[in-house]
Parts: sequence; C-alpha cells; structure tokens
Amino acid sequence: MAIINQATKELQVKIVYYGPAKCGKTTNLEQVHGNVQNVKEKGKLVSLATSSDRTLFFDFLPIEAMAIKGFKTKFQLYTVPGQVIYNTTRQLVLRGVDGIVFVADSQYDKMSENVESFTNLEENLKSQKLNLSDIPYVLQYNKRDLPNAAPVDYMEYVLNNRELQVPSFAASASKCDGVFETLNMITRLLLNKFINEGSRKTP
Ligand SMILES: Nc1nc2c(ncn2[C@@H]2O[C@H](COP(=O)(O)OP(=O)(O)O)[C@@H](O)[C@H]2O)c(=O)[nH]1
Ligand SMILES: [Mg+2]
Repeated sequence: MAIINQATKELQVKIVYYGPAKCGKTTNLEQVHGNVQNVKEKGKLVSLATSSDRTLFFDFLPIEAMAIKGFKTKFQLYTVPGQVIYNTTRQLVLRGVDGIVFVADSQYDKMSENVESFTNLEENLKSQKLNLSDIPYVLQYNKRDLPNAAPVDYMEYVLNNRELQVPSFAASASKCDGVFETLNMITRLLLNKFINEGSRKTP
C-alpha cells in the first residue's frame, strides 16, 4: 500500500513491471528515463545487470509527479528479473507493491512464457497474502513491431479474460510506442485509488 508521509506531505507509490525474461521491462524504464522532459522530475535509473545485460536483481527509476491534494507524489518504478530461477528476487521486489504493469511478449512462441509468468505473479502475490484482483494493474502487449506478433485479440483472450478486464496497451517499447500510455494509466489508477480510499499512514 502507498506510503503517505504526513510530515513531508509526500505520497510514495511503488509500481512493478513484471513479465517473462526479455519481454521488454528494462526497455520500458529506459524509455521513461530517456523521455521524461523535466530532469528534476526523474531520478537516476539504477540497473543491476549482469555482464550480458540481463537484469540480475531489478531496475529502479524514481519519478516525481504532480502534487495532488497537497501531496507531492513520487512513483518508484521497479522491474523484476524474468528468468524462472530468480523467483526469490521477484518476491522481494514485489514487497509493498502498489501497482503492476504486466509486460507480455507478443511473439506467438512466447505465449506460454507469458502465461507462466502471469501465473507466477499471482502465486507470488498470494504468498504475500495479496490478491491480484485487489491490486491495480495494466497489461502491455509489447514487441508489436515484430512480424510474428500474435493479434491483440488473441493476447486479450489469453491474458485478459477475467471477470474484470483491465486496461491493456499495444506497445513497441524499443520505439517508445505505448510506453507512456501504459505508465499514465497505471499512475491514474493508483492516484484514483488514493483519492477514493486513502491509504495507510506512516506515523
Ligand atoms: N523488436 C523489439 N524488440 C524489443 C522491444 N522491446 C524490447 N526489445 C528488445 O528485447 C530485448 C530484451 O529487452 P529487455 O528490456 O532487456 O527485457 P527484460 O528482460 O524484460 O528487461 C532487448 O534486446 C530489447 O532491445 C520491442 O518493442 N520490439
Ligand atoms: Mg530487465
């Protein structure tokens, strides 16, 4: 749940980009970092990567958004490593999550990895006594530029066929297509939640 600091009038919100290995999570954060206009609004992009450029632990990008209800809002964007073996790391990064962007790889041959990662997300939330249906999340169908991308309708059928459908976005993160549309929606959902429900307060 979001952290509200009454003393400094700050609202801190944690967003985690989740999805299978190489679906484009790090690319999303790089594009956000590279294209946020006002330098003061963004912090440094911290990537803990292996020599082969794969995310080892997480990427982290803080950005500051507008003041709302007199609170300065700070979004902390994290990615998780997608490789199956790094599940403990994913569980750690998910701690205290407020909102999730699930990035799916649109290529047909990645569909089972997408489903596996989505199921893994639900399991990891459950182990923290969280339910995906209680957490604002959006879907991003990335790599739309590739010729073997599955139709969006098909991706919707595979990943967004629950009782409550969530907003979904077609994207080509490496061209920055869809990156800000996705981010704007998850931040909007989170701010609406904050306005409507309020959040836990820190002393
Ligand atoms: N063609 C294409 N390649 C992409 C796109 N987004 C990311 N990639 C590439 O996919 C690879 C994995 O991306 P990365 O962001 O490291 O994935 P992560 O493992 O989810 O963090 C990199 O080579 C990216 O350049 C996209 O929209 N289209
Ligand atoms: Mg990565």
